[in-house]
Amino acid sequence: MSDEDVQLEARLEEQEVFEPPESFVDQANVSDPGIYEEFEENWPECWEQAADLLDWEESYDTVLDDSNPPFYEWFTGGSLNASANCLDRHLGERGDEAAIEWVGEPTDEEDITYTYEDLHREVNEFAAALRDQGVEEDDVVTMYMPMIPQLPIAMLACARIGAPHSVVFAGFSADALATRMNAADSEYLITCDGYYRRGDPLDHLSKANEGLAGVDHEVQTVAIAERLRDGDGFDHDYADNQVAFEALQSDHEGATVDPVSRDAEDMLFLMYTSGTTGEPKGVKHTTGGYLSYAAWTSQSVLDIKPEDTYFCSADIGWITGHSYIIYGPLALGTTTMMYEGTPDYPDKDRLWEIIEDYEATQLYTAPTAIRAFMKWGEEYPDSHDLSSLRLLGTVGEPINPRAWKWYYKHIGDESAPVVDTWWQTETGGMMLTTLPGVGDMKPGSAGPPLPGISADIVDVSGSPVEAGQAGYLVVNKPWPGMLRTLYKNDERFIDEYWREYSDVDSDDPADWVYFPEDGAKIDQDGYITVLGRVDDVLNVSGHRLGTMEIESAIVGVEGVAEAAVVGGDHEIKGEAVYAYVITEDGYEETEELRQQIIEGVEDAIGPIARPEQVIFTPELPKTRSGKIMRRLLEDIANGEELGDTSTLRNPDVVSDIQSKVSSD
Ligand code: 6R9
Repeated sequence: MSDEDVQLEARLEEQEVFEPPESFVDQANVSDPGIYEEFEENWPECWEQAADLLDWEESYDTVLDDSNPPFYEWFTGGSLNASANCLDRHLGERGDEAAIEWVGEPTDEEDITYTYEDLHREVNEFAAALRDQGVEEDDVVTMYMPMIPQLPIAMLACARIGAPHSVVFAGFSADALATRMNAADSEYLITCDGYYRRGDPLDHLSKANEGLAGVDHEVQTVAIAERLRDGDGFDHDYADNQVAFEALQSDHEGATVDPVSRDAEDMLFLMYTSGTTGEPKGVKHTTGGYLSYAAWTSQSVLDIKPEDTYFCSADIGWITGHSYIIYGPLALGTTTMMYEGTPDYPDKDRLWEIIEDYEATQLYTAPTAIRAFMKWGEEYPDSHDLSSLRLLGTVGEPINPRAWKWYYKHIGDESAPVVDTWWQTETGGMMLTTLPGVGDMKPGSAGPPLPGISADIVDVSGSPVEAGQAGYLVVNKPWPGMLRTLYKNDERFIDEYWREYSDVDSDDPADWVYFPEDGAKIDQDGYITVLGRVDDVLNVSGHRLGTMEIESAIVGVEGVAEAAVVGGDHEIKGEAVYAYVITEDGYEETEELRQQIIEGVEDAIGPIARPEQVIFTPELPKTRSGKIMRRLLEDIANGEELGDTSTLRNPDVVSDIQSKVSSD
């Protein structure tokens, strides 16, 4: 590095506040700081701004109906269709423009551009096919698909006929698929034969079939997208209810289906996410509120304009992909990118190559990816022209200032603002972040609540903590994108998110406070730094995993008596799974058992939950009342100094476990 570079580096390291670049502000969708006050003074009517981004068949009479908290309703009386908002209304002006630019993982394969007209046609054909298969309004259709174009086609086809979709991440296991189809009573599955990962064809249909074997009710139709190229297939015989996606479409070539008019509060989709207990939670999102909120945040935070080529590298199987690859961007009529593969195939510059090729204007990715890019080295981005990028975003987990600054400097060339966006599957869209054309950025802190969002950091009793103190993040007012309930489980909805800080007997909305189960602190400027989950949920590479789910997978392995799972610090993944395991009498602590445990977790949940370390121990550290001291197990995983262990029932076990972790 030259002297100048060294100086620059040192300055960047010290700098704690970054102003939005002027060139960005000048063209930003939102650049007036008055927006915060405007929303506050005019709440909840301010949210009409979000609703106005959509086309309504019937306009709503009430912005917010808060007569029955926490069952809030938004834009009541209004009706619309999400697929019409994402497709039909753009046909006039933007029919020939790209809606989706799809890039497959194999480099010798042609990319596919879907113009709005193409996508509209494909969605209509598939919607007609779904109807023909018996799918009716309000039937839940499950999708178990990787990043192939048929996934958004199927999602939008469902939206068109008013059938809520439930997308299960393709990396999840067969068991996870079965659990989710059972929980939603879903009788339709859309999946694929396979896909490509790091150059190899991967058999997906076997996993889907295994999942189907665990479904407790009749499955009417399984549509199978045939992604694998000739010669790469796995020779599957289709069962009677299984049919190729492409055949379904071609049987309905040229068909059009009128978008059904959906009530604003009608369900658009379900998304299952991990919670404290083993049962995944079916988060319910609606048509009017969710779509308005996804569109509004896409416009104001991601600064999306129709002429952009916007790139979010998440998987559509997660909420980020739903809101910010599909619904938000397409509602705004922009071009959204979809990349099938991993960022290091065939080499570690794949994303930079895609950005250069397509002149992408925004990149929205996860801190775990940024930490990997950092480790791979700046020569990869440096060898590409990334000057088309105007805005950078992160989501999924806290970003450490060093990674933030690396992203800002090496990807954005210090001329693109970075938005660190905190939100959840449940919130539907972004909640805490700076507005890129308005607020200063502070690396490591997501920023203030968005306009119209009211959040606080409180102590256990619910009183706001002082600046600089850690506490619990709470949201005090409803917002359009919020989940409406947990599917068919209003009780659990209240227990999980509201009971902690609300007066649950009250029907005054002021007594109802949403608890996202994250710890956080706030500074004197109102910037919030989210510290991480305070429940038993791990965040591995930005993915939520319940420790209970992993523990029950481990104790399901023959020879295991007890297990405790905690998150240990991990350079790239943020958190990694550490499993402490007690064997059953008569079973040895063998390498073979360790492998079986790892496979057990992969089978039950998926490779993302794979334990980093399996540590055999004769006992787990427990308090006198018999509770496992997870905090201590975390400290052991992280090789940290341990505090006082004398309150343990079995203090001797600690040094024994410690020696095993370090020697592993
Ligand atoms: C969108 C998404 C939600 C959990 C959330 C929190 C963590 C997300 C974050 C962040 C710190 C950020 N999280 N964004 N933590 N800073 N910018 O990730 O949804 O998969 O439901 O996860 O992720 O712990 O509670 P989801």
